[in-house]
Amino acid sequence: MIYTEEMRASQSRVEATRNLRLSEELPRFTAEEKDVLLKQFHPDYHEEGFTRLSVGPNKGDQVPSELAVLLQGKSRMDEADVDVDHIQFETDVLVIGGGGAGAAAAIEAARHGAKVLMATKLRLGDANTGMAEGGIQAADKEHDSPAAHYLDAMGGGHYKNIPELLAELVLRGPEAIQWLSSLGVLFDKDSDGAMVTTHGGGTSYKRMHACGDYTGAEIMRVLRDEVRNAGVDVIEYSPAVELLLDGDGQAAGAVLYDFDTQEYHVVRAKSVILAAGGAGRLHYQGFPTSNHYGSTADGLVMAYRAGIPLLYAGAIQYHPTGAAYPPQIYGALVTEKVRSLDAMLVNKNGDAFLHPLETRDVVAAAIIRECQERNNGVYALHGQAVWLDTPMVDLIHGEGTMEKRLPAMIHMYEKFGIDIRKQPILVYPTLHYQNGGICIGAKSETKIPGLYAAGEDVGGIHGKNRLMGNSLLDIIVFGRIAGTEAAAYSKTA
Ligand code: MEZ
Repeated sequence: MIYTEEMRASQSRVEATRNLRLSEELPRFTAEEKDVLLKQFHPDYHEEGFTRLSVGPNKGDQVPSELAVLLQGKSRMDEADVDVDHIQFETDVLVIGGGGAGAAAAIEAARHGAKVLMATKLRLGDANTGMAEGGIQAADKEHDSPAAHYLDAMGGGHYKNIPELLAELVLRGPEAIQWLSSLGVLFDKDSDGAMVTTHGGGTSYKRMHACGDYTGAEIMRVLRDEVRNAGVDVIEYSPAVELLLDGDGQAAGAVLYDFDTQEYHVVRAKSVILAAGGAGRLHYQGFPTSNHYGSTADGLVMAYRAGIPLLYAGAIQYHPTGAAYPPQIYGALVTEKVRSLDAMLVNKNGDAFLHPLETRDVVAAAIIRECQERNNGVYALHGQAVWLDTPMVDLIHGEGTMEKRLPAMIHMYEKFGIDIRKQPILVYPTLHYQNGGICIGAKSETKIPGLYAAGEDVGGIHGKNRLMGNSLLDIIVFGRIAGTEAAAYSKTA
């Protein structure tokens, strides 16, 4: 394998990040270099496919056209069919969304004495949480610190992160890991019982805590059980379609649409938590996605329609390594953990063209550049793609590492007769994460009294580009804050 000059520069940047002292500037690209790379090659920066909003609190902002249609469109509720005075369910706290953020919120609200109702679009646990593979970040190791975690996330997020939100995230990281462990999440440990941690893109320390390569699935398994244990009522296959406000403009519940009966249900609640997830299934600009089928920006749309501004709604994350082959798993996540274990990205000439643990936006942009501008990709299903050298993991870390650290990935490919321990795989960026979303404060509150938000439908925590493992952390941290605050609010309402 040949290292290109760009790869060497990239390598020293990543190495410098890891030797960073807190007082120093992050050795990322210069603003100019980054601008050139992103403007030319990152899909976010294609003017085409974006629309300027003409109505609502974000009037004038550019957002993906598929999202603009929903934000500015008609209500999904047919008003003639809904009598908002005919109340089917009453509760203290209504949680909208059945993923990790919604579950953490519901558990915490119930623990604080509130009667909690959770409405989910699909089944409880059908969410992007369960599809996150590689790990959850928290600075709870010797030498590491929340301050280093903060700097990494700020640098990765183009310094656009909201400082109060990011501070809350990193400071509560260690507690989040303890909370999950206490509920029964089985994190990987070494023979001395210490947590095994790895690097992710843009991290200065190894702070990725994982459960093999099915971290999100393990977390969701435990949260799902705990929601039931906490006595939360769950209504499945019933997405919320519109928020309800009372005469004073306070949150008062929501209207659900029951997929089974095809009827609307009115829920009255003293406080409401929006945790309705991301938007990958809108397939912006025709991109494939790593997201689950329910990810259609529901939280963003409901909040926007209620007059809440969105932050960075045009900032979308393309995970650099989606499966480009075989067709059955086109766009599925190939976890960043493969690159954390030193697998390289290689073009058709055998060149390693970028350090694989640069931040996600930079790696995705470089892959797109290799394939689209330089014609250095390998022909795959829907155009060119690059190699991810998976056998290298066993080569560097010893045979058996793949089985131990990446069992789900081996299994996913085995179904199609591909042994990733022996052959590299083809990858291309896939639509992965909604970086932007609902504006909240550090108590997960929105500008509407009694309305809280958490999880992927929120914007600002990660700025314009999230680092790996920080969303599994944010759903726990802000889910729990939202649950606690909404329960307290419901007692005053
Ligand atoms: O945080 C993520 O998006 C994540 C853990 C993804 C992955 O590559 O595994």
